[in-house]
Amino acid sequence: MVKVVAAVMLVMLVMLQTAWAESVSPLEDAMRKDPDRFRVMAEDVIAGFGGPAGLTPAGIEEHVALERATARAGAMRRLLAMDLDNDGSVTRDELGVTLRAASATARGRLERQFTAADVDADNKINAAEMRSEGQAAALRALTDAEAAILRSLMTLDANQDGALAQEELRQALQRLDEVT
Ligand SMILES: [Ca+2]
Ligand SMILES: [Ca+2]
Repeated sequence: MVKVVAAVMLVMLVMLQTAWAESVSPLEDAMRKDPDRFRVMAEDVIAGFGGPAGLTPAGIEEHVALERATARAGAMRRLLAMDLDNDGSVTRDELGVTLRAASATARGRLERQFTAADVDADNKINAAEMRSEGQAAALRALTDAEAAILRSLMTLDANQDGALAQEELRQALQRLDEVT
């Protein structure tokens, strides 16, 4: 009887531990994985996009949008630099001019990028295909998973005034430090 009870308790303990391990949020995971990197990132977002009371959900959305827009603009700029006649699209001929001027290593990469961007395979990257390329670069620069972690920063708003202050971030990281 004692053995059965002990076995049942052991099973329950294992189940409890599994549930606890699964309950660790992506935010907590990011905080634990590299606390220093996380602190610098979060401090920068609060400083750059927070108001007088701290970082709000609107500030987080601005940060996400700006990071993505920067990456998107970079990708589209590289494509537009090949649009020699300024008609808003890049043809294979225009690519050819860039390829002749490019280094041997860059050539393969440019070819690959052109083919990938030319979704309808008409040998021309039109404006819509350029924007798609830009959007793909934007989502690579700041993934949906990363955006979700940024949004969940608001769970660290300890006094629940709708803004995350540097002090609240500091305390959250300190709590984490004490637990581990
Ligand atoms: Ca063109
Ligand atoms: Ca095309």
